[in-house]
Amino acid sequence: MTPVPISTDNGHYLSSDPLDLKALKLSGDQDKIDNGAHQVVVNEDYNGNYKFAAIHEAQVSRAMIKRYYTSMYDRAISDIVIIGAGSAGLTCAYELAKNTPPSTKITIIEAGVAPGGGAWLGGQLMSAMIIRKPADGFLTTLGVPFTDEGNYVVVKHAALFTSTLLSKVLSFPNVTLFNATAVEDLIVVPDPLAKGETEHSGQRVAGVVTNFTLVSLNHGTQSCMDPNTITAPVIISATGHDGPMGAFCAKRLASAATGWDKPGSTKEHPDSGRRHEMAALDMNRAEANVVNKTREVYPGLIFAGMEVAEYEGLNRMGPTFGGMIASGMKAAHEARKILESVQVVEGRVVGRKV
Ligand code: AHZ
Repeated sequence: MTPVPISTDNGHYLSSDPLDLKALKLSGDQDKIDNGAHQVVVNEDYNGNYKFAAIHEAQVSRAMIKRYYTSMYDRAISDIVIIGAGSAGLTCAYELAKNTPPSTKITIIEAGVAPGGGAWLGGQLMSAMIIRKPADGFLTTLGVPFTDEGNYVVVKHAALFTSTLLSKVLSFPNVTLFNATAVEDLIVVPDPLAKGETEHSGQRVAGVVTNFTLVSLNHGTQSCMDPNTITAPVIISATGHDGPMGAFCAKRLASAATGWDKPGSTKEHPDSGRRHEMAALDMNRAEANVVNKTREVYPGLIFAGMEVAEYEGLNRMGPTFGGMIASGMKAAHEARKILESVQVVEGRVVGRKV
């Protein structure tokens, strides 16, 4: 549907849309029919004679609907789903997109209208973003300018980091972002890789259950507003710490009747002995711990960013973002390891590679 420029000099475009604008008298008198095709005329004149190419409202609707639902159709089976487009999720998406074959379908689900999570500002709503070394290497990779303060660096405004990262992530052709869309549950299936009854009851996470966020927030007002699903062999949850929607998968694992943490179970988290409760701020312990504990916490499910702290009961770090970047990078690395080791058919893990 992209209009074909006939000439940039005279501003004539050939409409490829079957809607007959001429018949509807939507376009100007100077428009022509050329070999049966409709030429629309534009004029970029700021002296009172600016003329847009004529358009039918249905063209706008169809242009959006076709692309959105084609994307949904295509991404119903993805290679990797990243939940949450904060600093950890976006860094992870960037690393994956850069280091996987271009055919790898990376799908980001973000509950908010504006991707970026808490990374539009630094601490206490102030502008500067502090990043501890060595995570500053990522800024150099992105081309984000910073001031070097020795043991840490400062980006003059967090929005400079986030907007640059976001634009680079979205420029990768294999990355699709669905914003204003919430993950409200997980798909959990018997794990073909499990050797008998494991601590996860031989099950694995095989996808996400989604809904438009506005619908998710209003389940209490209607009897049933059913969700949609995306199947994928690897899910990366980077939904931040507990909040209206945050720490989503950490909380869901805790309440799922699928394994170590059945409702009513008194069992604690198998590794840490605690769960979904971030501890008080200690920058020095927090950041390295979050990075080092970033891993596949449940077959098919990787945690990154502050969700790791929620899950493990680690300290929070406050407004210093190196841990989010490094955690995102590690999550990308862990995801690649899984993808390289399993056989996948139609988005489902069916066995190990031999
Ligand atoms: O909207 C959320 C945000 O953009 C999104 N999200 C949460 N629940 C979701 C769900 N479905 C889809 N169910 C969901 N999206 O996840 C994103 C999380 O971004 P964030 O910036 O909150 O988390 P992060 O881990 O990338 O970065 C944390 C930054 C923090 S918090 C902190 C402290 O409190 O000490 N310090 C740092 C650096």
